[in-house]
Amino acid sequence: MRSSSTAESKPSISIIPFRSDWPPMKLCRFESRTGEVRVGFIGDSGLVTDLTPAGISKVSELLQRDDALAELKKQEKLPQVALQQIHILPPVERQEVWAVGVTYLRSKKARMEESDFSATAYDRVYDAARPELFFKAMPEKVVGHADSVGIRKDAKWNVPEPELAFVINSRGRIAGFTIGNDMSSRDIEGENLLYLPQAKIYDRSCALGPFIRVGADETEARTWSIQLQIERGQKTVFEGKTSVANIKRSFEELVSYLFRSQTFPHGAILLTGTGIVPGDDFTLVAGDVIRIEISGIGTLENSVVTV
Ligand code: DO4
Ligand code: MG
Repeated sequence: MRSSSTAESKPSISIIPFRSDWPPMKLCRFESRTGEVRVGFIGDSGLVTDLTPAGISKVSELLQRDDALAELKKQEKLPQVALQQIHILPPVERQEVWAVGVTYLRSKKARMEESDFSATAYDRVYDAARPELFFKAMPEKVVGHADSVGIRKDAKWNVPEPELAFVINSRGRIAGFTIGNDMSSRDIEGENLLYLPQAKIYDRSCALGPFIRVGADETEARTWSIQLQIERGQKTVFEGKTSVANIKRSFEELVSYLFRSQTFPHGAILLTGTGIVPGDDFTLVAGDVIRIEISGIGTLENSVVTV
């Protein structure tokens, strides 16, 4: 029998051309003071340039274009607002959100420990040609920066999963990177692998934001660190750090499996797995504050509520 894991027509992955003399550029969606949804970019100044007068109203439409950054650079004399004066929205429009799992050794080990009889599944998938891929969220269910993520009321052991997220256009190109939180209920997942969708997909289980970093390629992204801090009543109760360099598979490999036999007319977001797992005695509680910092992008902060 032919292996279903052999590499077939892979979409080629490329990053929008970027000139090194430009400052790192980040895109965001935000709500204006009059309540409209707008698209902006943030340069070194920390000011948000509103792209509405340039006719740019959707991040995903901009990221379809190979010349998106050149287009942005042309935009001069556009109105600017201070970041503190706007409400940042999740950087997702009509894209489905997917995730890969067990891409870091730490994730494989933690899952083998939490589960009695699914341990070999995690062990096998870490080394298999085909990665674990799962659906995570509809775009309208994604929580943005400074909003609340959820822990299930029927779960006892809940953790955040801080992950680099790819923003992929409909042609399968990684057009940018953002920060993702793949909230998970470890007791539900550990009880039976078939409960994975319940452990991973529920109200407020996916956070993305605050920005989309454009113009960086895989080589640059692999130099970024990922840090997780969890605060409870002013005290830090967990801190952890990893590097994007620890992702076992290439970015092209991850995207090509997502796009096998599946089209994404609006593009897709892909969370790339967690390399930070708190110790087995740790669980989130309502009121905690989760901060995920990825050095090339920024910090995604969310409080925790029970759902
Ligand atoms: O197999 C379970 C999920 C894995 C995951 O979400 C991760 O490694 O980040
Ligand atoms: Mg995950």
